[in-house]
This record gives sequence, C-alpha cells and structure tokens, in this order.
Amino acid sequence: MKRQTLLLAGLLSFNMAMAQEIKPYGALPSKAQVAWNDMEYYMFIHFGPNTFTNKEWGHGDEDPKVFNPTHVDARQWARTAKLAGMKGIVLTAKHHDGFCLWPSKYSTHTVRESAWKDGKGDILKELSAACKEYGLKFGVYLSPWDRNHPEYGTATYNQVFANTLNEVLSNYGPVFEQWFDGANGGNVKQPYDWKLFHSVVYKNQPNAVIFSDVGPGCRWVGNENGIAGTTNWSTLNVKGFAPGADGPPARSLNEGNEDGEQWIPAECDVSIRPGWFYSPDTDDKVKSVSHLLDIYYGSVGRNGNLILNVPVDRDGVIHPNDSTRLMELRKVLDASFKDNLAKKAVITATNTRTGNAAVKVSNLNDGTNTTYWATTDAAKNTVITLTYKKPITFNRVVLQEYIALGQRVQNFSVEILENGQLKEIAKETTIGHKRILRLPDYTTTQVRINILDAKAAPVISEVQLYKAPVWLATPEIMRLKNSQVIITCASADAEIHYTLDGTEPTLKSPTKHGFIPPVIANVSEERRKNVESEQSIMVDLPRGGVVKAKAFLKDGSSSETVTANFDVAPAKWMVLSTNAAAAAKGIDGQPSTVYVTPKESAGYPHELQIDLGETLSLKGFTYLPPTGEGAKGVVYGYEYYTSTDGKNWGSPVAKGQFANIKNNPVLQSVPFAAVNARYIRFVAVSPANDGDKQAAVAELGVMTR
Ligand code: FUL
Ligand code: CA
Repeated sequence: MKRQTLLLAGLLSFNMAMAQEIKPYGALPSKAQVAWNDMEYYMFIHFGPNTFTNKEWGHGDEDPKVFNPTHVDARQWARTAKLAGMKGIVLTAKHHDGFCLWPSKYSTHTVRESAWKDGKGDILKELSAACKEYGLKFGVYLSPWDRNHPEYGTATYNQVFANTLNEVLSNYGPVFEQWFDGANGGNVKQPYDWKLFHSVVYKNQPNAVIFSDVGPGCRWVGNENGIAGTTNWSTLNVKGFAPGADGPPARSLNEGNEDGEQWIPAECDVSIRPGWFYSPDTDDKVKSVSHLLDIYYGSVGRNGNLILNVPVDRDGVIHPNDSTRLMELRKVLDASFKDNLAKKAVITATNTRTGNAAVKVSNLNDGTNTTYWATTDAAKNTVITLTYKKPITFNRVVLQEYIALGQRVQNFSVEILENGQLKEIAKETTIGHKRILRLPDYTTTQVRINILDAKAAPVISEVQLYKAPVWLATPEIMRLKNSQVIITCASADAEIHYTLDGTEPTLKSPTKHGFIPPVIANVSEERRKNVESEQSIMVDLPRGGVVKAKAFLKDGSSSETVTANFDVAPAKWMVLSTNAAAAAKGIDGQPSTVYVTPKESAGYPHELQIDLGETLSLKGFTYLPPTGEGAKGVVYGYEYYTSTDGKNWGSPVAKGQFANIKNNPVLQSVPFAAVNARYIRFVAVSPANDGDKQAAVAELGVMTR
C-alpha cells in the first residue's frame, strides 16, 4: 500500500514536470547555429587578382604576378572589423579565378606564383592570426567553380577541391563559417560532390556553419542587397534543391518556409561598394550611412545575419573611405541602442507558464537572450505590457525569440496608450532570433506587445525599447533625359547645398529650390515611409560632370555628402531599332523605367541601335540592368558596335560577359579604345538567367572621358 502511494506521487510529479517543460517546436538549430545567430554582424573580404584588374569575375588566365599588394596589413583589416563592432571575418580564400590566397599544394595559381613577398607570403596565415589577436572569428570562402584548374570539369576535380578544402580547414585554426559559392557562369558545368565537400568541412571543423543556397548551416537570402523578407522563417525546405542555379526560388530564400523541414537561417550578403572587389572607380561609391542603416534594419532587424563586404584595396588595406563609413555607422548604431528603456518598465504578461523555474516575466527585460519567458501551451493572444510612471519616448522596438526551442511567433502587433485609448502602431509577422522595428517617435506610459498567433507557446527572450537619434537622410541625385539634374532630400527641414567642381559642399555652396517632378518615384520605399517633406534642386548638366550634394539642418548638423558622376546626357538620343517607343525607356535617364523586349519575340540575340544626334569621341559604354526580384531580361553576353553613318558597323569595339550580373545587377561600365561615332549598337548575345528569352535595358549610357 505504502509503495503504491509513493509510486502514484512520483507519477503525479512526473506528469506535472512534463506539463511545465517546454517542448521544442519544429526544426531546431544546432548549438553552433545558435552561436552563429548571436554574431549578427561580421565582415566579408573579397581580395585577389580581381583587385588589380578591375574585374568581378576573373577568367583564371590572368598572370598571377598581377597580385602584388604593396603593404598587406591583415591586422588593419581585423582592427577595422573590431572597431566596426563586427564579430568575425570571412575571406575569399579562392574565388572563381581559382587563385589561392595561400600557397596551395593543389594549384599553380596562388600567392606563391605571385609577385607579392617574392612568392613567400600567405594571406590566410596573416588573417587568421590577426583575427585571433583581435578576438574575431575567422571564416573562409572557397569557390568550387574554378576557371583556372586544368582538372575542372573532369571526374578528378571533386577530389582536387576536397583536398584544397582540407588544406585550408586543417591549417589555420578554428573556422566559424565555410562559405560555398553557387555561381557558375562558365560553359563547363562540373557536377559537384557536395557530400564529399561537407564531410571534409565537418571532419576538420565540426562547429563550422556551412553557407550555400541550401545551407546546411545557413542560407543565401536570395539577393546581394543584404535585405531579408519582413516575414523571415529560419526554416527551409531543401528537398530537390542544390546550391546555385538549382537553388530554391528567390522568395523562399528571402522569407524561408514556414514549417520548413530544416533549420537554415538567412545570411544577408552585400558589399559596401557596388562590386565585391576593390576598384578605384568605386572609391566615391561607398554606400552611405543611410543606406547601410537600411541594410542593417533589413537584415539583423529581420532575423538575418549581416555579412558586409569591405574589399581590401591594391595596397592591401581597407581603403579610408570604407573604414570611415564603417565607423560612422558604428557611431549611429551605438547611439541608437544605447539606453534600453524596457529596463525601466514594470513588465507584466498574461498567461505566464507556471511551475517552470526557467520562465520569468522579468527575463523579458534583463538584457540577455539566454533567459526567457513563455506562456502556457493553451494560450492564444498573449499580451506583454510595459508600464511607466512617467511617459517615455521611443522609436525602436527589439524583440527576440528563444530560438533554441524553435521559431514560433507568426503574427504580433505593438500598441501604445494614447489619450487613455490603445492605439496600434505596428503589425508584423515573424520575430526569430531578432526583430527590430523602426518607428516614428511615440510618447506614452504604456507599450503592449501582442502575440497574435504562434505555432506553439511563444518563448520570448527579450523585449527592448530605444529612442534612436534622428539620422539626417543623404540627398539623392538623379538626371533626367533632358539633362536636368534633380537633387532631393527625404529629411524634413533640410537645406541642400551642392557643388559642380568636385569640392565638398558647405553652407556657402549654392542652394536653389525647385519643384519635384512626378517622375521622382525611385527613392527607396524605406525612405519614402519617413518622408515628411521634400525639396529638390535642379541644375542643367548636358555634357555631364560631377555633382556633390549635402543636406544641412538649422542646428548646424549635416548629412553625408553624396557624389554623382554623369557623362553626356541622352537629351538628343533616338532609338533607331524596332520598338522605338518602348525602347526609349532604355535611354530616358530613369533607372526605374525599363525597356524589356516583347515576350513574343524569338529570343536572343536582341539589339538596340541609337542615334546620338552628334558625333562623340566614345571611350566606353555603361549598361544598367533591371533590378528587383525576378527581373526579366538581365543580359549576360554582349557585343557593342559603333558607326559614323548608322549603316556600317564593322567589328565590335567591345564584347564579353557582364560578370556576376545575375546576382548583383548593378551598373556595368565597359571601357574600350577611343573611337569617333554618332551611332551605337548594343547587342544582347545571351541572358543571365538560363532560358530567358527577353532582354532588358534600364539605362544605356556612353563614356566619353
Ligand atoms: C557570388 C559571386 O559570384 C560573386 O563574385 C561574389 O563572390 C558573391 C559574394 O557571391 O555568387
Ligand atoms: Ca530607364
């Protein structure tokens, strides 16, 4: 009898413990993936022969002697990353040209064959040591696509690549991330042995997170702009998909799959310049702090990690334009997340789970995401309330889920108390590792977070509120077809000043207000949201030139300076080839209007003939492809002809492929030997996306300087 009672009591307490324990939900992260998500922000470095040849994709036939940085300083890279608040560095150990930044035994296209340090150097050795010194994690990018290796495209190449990987992963200490690039723009397609490659990674680095379109550690976010979906699940369905061209659709990569079968969180990759490799041409095109803030909130703020590329230059250091920008960004981020106002709140919640010692409401505002709060399993519509005696003003909400137990929240909203009434100020979907909402200033004594739907009992680790300082938006410069330059600024009350002689604008530089023509539709949506008033300035620039603009506030504060370089304006240009009316969109000065060849046309090649209306000495051309998700008609192979009479075109003055244009559809500049011409002919030879029959031109331009 006595024994039976004991047994019963034991069973009862066992049942109670079962009820209190939080059952994990769905696909779960590994310990390494949780640690990886906590890193949030780290550096990407592209460095190699392309740094010296102005290329994005080297052909592998370049003389290794071109790689000759004058004073490589990997400690400067690491110091810059550290001061920028980054947690690690991933380096392109081997890009598509096959060039190895270490003296690999398995290649003859390496630093050993280069002019740098008489062939005795090793970039991986220097960087891994510098990372260790500065307390940063170290990661490597190795492209399986190899345009140099003689065995590429043969049955023996996979083993060569496995050996190469093994060499890198066994010689330079711990590696937190192995970056596998899916790109393959060549004619030879090698069937990769991913199983073999992964086994080499895990054998050497069991805690490495493997990046690719389909993970398994983390996934590409589907664009090279660094922006994740507002809905972003860390789970993904990967059956039937492979890295590269066979990857999941862009939307799945961007938003994940709700209830996806594997935990493969998003990593947002983007370069601080238009291209991934250094080029002196982009020294004045380093992204503004405003743009980088959009990226930060669009990645870290949407349950993604941000890997920001900062290319090393020809000297072998991070260029001052880039490092200065990183420090400016750090300053703004530090100021934005300095004082967590949630810590001062009285915090309460409906439906707090009882009987589980780990669950506490006070864990929600203790400043760490290792502790959490949770509801009972049955709870629906849970509310977390932050109450203040005196009103607070905030404009950022940070939420975190305790992801070790799975991603759960599907819908939530934020409300404040205003004049005794509850007012909804935001309604969003997923949270995941971290969600940051950028809001206008709100002043209130009560903030409510409503968890509206969740896959299972919500488990939240942090609720934070901040008041970020206002960041004065950078002016935007654009030129219309009629050669008028318009400068706008999205910050209310800002006064724009500009220069046309390359000097830094000051309060003494010219300022002149015009009106905003309705064509100015291409300011980013993020920025539009906060627009309260806009102003614009018009300057006529038919022959081109450099425009610098800066916004100033009455209190003396100012924005960053923005620079735009224009060549001859398309004011007199006319399309001579077919579909002239539609094709005019390709020469209207507007990046947002795009000429796409008709759907029913036969397919490639396509061409555009233009009368420039005058004879010019041409030194190159520019092609702006359409951007945006699923853009049709991005051109890969091209030929470019010129003529003095519009009839005789001769042989092309330039031909080739726009490297990496599929994933990074930015402005392409192709220089060629100077030639006098009045007519130009752009031939689209092949598409960037296999099977695409259409060709598209957002803008075609000439280079006369
Ligand atoms: C892409 C590559 O093709 C680019 O060159 C760059 O390395 C980028 C990060 O990944 O797939
Ligand atoms: Ca256009």
